[in-house]
Amino acid sequence: MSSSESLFTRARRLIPGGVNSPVRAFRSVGGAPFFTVRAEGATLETADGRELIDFVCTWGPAIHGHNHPAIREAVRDALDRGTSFGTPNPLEVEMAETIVAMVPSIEKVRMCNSGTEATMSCIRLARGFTGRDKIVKFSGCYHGHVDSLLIKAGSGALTLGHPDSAGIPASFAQETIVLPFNDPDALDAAFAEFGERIAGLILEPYPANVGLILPKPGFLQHVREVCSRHGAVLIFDEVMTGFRVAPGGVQERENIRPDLTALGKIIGGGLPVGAFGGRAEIMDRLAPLGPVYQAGTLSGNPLAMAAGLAALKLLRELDPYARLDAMGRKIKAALDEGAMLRGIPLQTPQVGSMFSFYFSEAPVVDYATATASDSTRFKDVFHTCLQDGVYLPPSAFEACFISTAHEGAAIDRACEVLSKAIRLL
Ligand code: KE4
Repeated sequence: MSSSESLFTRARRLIPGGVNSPVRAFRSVGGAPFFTVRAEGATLETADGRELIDFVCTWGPAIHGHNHPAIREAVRDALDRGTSFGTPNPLEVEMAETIVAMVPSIEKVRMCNSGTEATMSCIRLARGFTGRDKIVKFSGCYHGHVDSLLIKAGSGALTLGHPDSAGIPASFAQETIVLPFNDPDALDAAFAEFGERIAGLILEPYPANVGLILPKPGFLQHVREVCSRHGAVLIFDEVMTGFRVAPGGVQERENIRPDLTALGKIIGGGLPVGAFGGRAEIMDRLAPLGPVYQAGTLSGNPLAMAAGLAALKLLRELDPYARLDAMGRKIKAALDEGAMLRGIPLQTPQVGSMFSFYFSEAPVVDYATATASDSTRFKDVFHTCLQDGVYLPPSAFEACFISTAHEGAAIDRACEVLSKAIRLL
């Protein structure tokens, strides 16, 4: 079998950077990525014959661990009936009924094929529903590679955004206002300035694409109030947190009803899926009912629906959230122990099965404090852990994920390895 090194050499000849998604290239931590040939439970098997305890969990979907038999069986059963029909199929009706039952703010929902499609569609819906153009987002929140959301903050909080990627016209960026997370004053000022021109505000309610950042008490409620006051559509991007931090996501934990929600990852059971839903009066503006166009050849694909339905069924049957949180707390304790023994400051945010850690004296509350942390130390910990058989996300600015399959030996081993890696700094 080809080694990771030979596979990467071949890949780089034909695939930009040798990867189909940039973060996989290890550019942020250095070194070359390994290739995975099989995944089972909490572990990845590499092309080099190594077994790694996986805390990326394919960036969120694998909440039940990899290759869960119930999900595998569901896909195998659906496969016998064909891979794609291009017509409505019974499984997408069952998926819609399941999502509406699990996420109270969602009255109507549409399936698509990625988290990016979900957030992009929410933005277009907000603009079509309100007739307004401006969108508010927060620094550090990532919503997929949507043109109007790959925008970074302007010089001052109130100046309009700048493109965060080549290929995005300045005119697009002009319609996006980028604010610091956890800053109610900046939010109030932006709405005072632009309020009636703001179509919507999109946020990760628990940002996890700059590491994990938890909202200050009352911040999310304030965002809800401000959007309601100004008639802006509040969009929760729960592509990552949906069904992971609670059956109904952050909005269930925080008891907040967004107007629209973007979903993905877990609802595909590892296959390509996104979804977006919310208030029926907004969703009914979508074609073929209304003027906001959105479509997808493989939306509601029967294999992806079968995998996602099996994953959601397992969540409802097993109710694993207390177990996942207990594992998250064990990891947090191990990180804190390593930092205490080494005598260095470490921020260790954790919620349920999501955690990250920042080498920072100051609490991490937004993009600025997150990116001011020592990412060099993260790199050292990343590579020490990888040598010891534990795979963390290959960036200081990602979140780690735990699955039910980690329970027992895997989580205990990971705690040892993480604590030791920090002590060795
Ligand atoms: P996708 O288009 O990658 O399915 O979803 C985009 C997206 C939207 N919203 C949130 C909150 C997300 O976290 C994501 C994607 N997450 C990244 C991990 N940081 C996916 C990994 C990658 O880009 O390869």
